[in-house]
Amino acid sequence: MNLLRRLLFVVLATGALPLAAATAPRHELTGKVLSVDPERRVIRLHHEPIAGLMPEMAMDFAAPGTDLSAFQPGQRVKARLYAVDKGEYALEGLRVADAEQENLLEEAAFMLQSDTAAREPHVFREIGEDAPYFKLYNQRGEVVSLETYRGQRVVLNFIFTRCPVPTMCAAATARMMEIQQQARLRGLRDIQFLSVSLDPAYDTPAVLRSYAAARGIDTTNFSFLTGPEVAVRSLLAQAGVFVVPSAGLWNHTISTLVIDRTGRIADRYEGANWDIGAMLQRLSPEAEGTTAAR
Ligand SMILES: [Cu+2]
Repeated sequence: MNLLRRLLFVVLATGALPLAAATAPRHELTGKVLSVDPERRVIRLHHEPIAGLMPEMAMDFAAPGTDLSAFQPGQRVKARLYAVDKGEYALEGLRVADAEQENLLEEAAFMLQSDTAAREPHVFREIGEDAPYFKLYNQRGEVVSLETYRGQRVVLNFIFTRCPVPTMCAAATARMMEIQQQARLRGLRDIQFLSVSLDPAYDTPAVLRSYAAARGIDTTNFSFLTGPEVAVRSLLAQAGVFVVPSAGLWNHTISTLVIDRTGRIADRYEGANWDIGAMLQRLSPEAEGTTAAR
């Protein structure tokens, strides 16, 4: 592979954008899927007029880092459009916009936000308290909540797919995969692993699906969640994760919560390099029904 091709490969593999595209203005787009060509990595949409840019029309788009097989003709979609070259456009934040599902999530986000406000000044949830209530999309675009997993243990953390720091999100995801495998090998059952994106505007279900597929993640009990910005900000605050914008991306801390079968926070682990042995112990039958004394 020559250098240029290798560079291009890296760009495609990480979903990172050339600087010009990264700083190009974004335009909100709403449209309907006409066809999908995952091989050519192109989705054809009939989009509504985009004020000051173009009238309604049928058009082909690239959507870097997005798993296009997540889309089907006839779906109503939303995205942010940006110019990559003269007359050539790409999409970011491409997602199915089902009005009914969006309402469900907005409603839940409002409740979560109100709950966060009501908890001021002590928003953070301690070990032993109930985990915050949320409703989000998984990487398949299905609506999930903690109730979806009631009766199971949940290991929950926060990551984002564009994270440029290998020792942070990438390491945290690798650790989640490791504990998922270790738990299975030890016959520990009823455990769900959830990673909520702290960058939901970029990490759509289709981007998360792509992220999981690129890492060969077994999604039978490891899901990636995203949803309304306000819901995610509330969840982060209640989980005690600090996130600040930084050069178009995010600086953040990492925490991992273990939630028991009744929805209570049983334990938490700080940083990306938590002790797998200690987590396995926490998930063992002997530790059931207890919370960490910290
Ligand atoms: Cu990160």
